[in-house]
Amino acid sequence: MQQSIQWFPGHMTRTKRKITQLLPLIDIVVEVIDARIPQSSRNPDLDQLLGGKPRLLVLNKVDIADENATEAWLAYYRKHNLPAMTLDCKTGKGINRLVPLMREVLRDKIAAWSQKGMEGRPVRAMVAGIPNSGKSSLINRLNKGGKAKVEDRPGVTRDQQWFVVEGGAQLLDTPGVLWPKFEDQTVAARLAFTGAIRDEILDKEELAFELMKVLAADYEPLLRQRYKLDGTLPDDPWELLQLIGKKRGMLISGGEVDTLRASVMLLDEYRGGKLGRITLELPPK
Ligand SMILES: Nc1nc2c(ncn2[C@@H]2O[C@H](COP(=O)(O)OP(=O)(O)OP(=O)(O)O)[C@@H](O)[C@H]2O)c(=O)[nH]1
Ligand SMILES: [Mg+2]
Repeated sequence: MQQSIQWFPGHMTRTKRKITQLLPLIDIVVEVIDARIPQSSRNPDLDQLLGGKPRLLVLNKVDIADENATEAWLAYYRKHNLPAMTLDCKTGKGINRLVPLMREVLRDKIAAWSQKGMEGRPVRAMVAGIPNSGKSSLINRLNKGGKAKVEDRPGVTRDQQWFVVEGGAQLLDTPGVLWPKFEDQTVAARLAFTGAIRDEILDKEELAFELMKVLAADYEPLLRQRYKLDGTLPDDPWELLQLIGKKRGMLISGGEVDTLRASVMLLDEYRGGKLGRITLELPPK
């Protein structure tokens, strides 16, 4: 990508400090990642920040991720002894496994509590992860009151907040945290495609061009289906974007395609899962 993606608003610095402060109260960290980019959506700072706290990885948004890719990622985590589960907050599929799995990861600690007479002490979990991965949605699935604020943009949760849920657990909602420098611009682009980075700071046409490249290479049938394209497709991603814009009637005076509108549409539709189930990265071999 030509533009270099750098984004680290002040509330993230505050969040990192807060996470360190709150850590002594926490038994386990529930790390919520985006199943469409399981690698890129893991914050490399988190390991250092969490200093060896037990962890449960939640691959969220599996409803819009490629099922085979998700299976491959689960096998990969199993191989590396990293407790992991899948979740779809849109329907709630998988949510019932969360608290039992947390307690399973902490079984030795829970047994020790019983011995010390602390039978029934709830497990305290910090729900952490990058912006927009679905941390608050996960909490709302368990907390019937549905009080955590959810929106389809990054940076919605601004403060830490505790929620008591059924099954013997307390969950701490936290604001999403990204890392300050994206050394790898492929990672940065994937975070932008999926909506983890605020749109206002990005060149949408360049981003859509990059996404189109990936989709044309790996998911052509889904592109054809969504935008009703037949015949030979142009090799150039930019021409393909123009073709799609034209199909959707996005024209400006003089008959030219409004490429900005087409770009915004492509990004929106990908983010919302409208193109189908698409995962942008597979586990390392
Ligand atoms: N398709 C799909 N969308 C989801 C899922 N979980 C959450 N979302 C959507 O993702 C967007 C972000 O959800 P939030 O719960 O606000 O994410 P968050 O991690 O709390 O975000 P921040 O507070 O900004 O860090 C919302 O539009 C949700 O509806 C899921 O499993 N599947
Ligand atoms: Mg939130």
